[in-house]
Amino acid sequence: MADIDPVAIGIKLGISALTRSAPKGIGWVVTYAVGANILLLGPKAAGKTSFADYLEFGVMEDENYHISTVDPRRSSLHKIQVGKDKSLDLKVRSTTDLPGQLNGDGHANTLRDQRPHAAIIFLDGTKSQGDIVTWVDDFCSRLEAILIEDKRLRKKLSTLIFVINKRDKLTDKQYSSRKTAVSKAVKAGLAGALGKERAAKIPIMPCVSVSTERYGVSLIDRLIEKLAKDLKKN
Ligand SMILES: Nc1nc2c(ncn2[C@@H]2O[C@H](COP(=O)(O)OP(=O)(O)OP(=O)(O)O)[C@@H](O)[C@H]2O)c(=O)[nH]1
Ligand SMILES: [Mg+2]
Repeated sequence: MADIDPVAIGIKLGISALTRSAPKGIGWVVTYAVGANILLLGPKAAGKTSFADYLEFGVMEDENYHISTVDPRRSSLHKIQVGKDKSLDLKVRSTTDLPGQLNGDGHANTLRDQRPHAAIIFLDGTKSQGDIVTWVDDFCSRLEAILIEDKRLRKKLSTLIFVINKRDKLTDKQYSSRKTAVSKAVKAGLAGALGKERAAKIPIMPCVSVSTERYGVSLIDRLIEKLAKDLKKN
């Protein structure tokens, strides 16, 4: 990967609102000191690795055969400039991409062990609404118990975003009904640990993590921008 120039790739793919630069020298140290640890989790085949590759390298692939991630995969340090005027920096100390095989409470336990600043929970929008909500219920009920016990983690984990991925495969009706169901499950599942107000504000966002003519990089860039904004705010 050392030969890849992420900025060049970004330009090649026509990513206008999003450029990347590899921090060097002092920049590297500064980024290391303030960068966020981001954890990508969610059930298998939800699109975690596709998103992780885009976040790190600006590479968006066509939908392809699913190769399951077997061990947690950690990205290198990098910085992303987002927003139309590239005014917002997302400094990433590491992104950890988890294997999806674990169930929801297993992923909540991994979050407890990894102690990230941000967790993005990827859900496979093509699965049935019942399956999606069951995973979210399991995850939230375990995470709620963890966060009630662990005040320091509650503070450190400033950013939580749920993502309904594969939006390209859903009708508007399917997407909005999944969004409503996930939102309800998240509010009910995390209000006890985070308070009603904070739980109600947890974003549920659509994403497309593979190359499609209709969506391009619009949804994935919006998600990254939201991540950068929330990390900065908190
Ligand atoms: N249509 C469509 N396919 C997607 C999207 N995101 C990922 N895929 C496809 O879905 C499959 C799984 O994607 P991955 O990124 O490997 O999913 P993962 O969550 O890392 O899977 P595990 O490592 O098994 O947990 C691959 O075939 C991808 O090409 C999307 O937004 N839309
Ligand atoms: Mg994977």
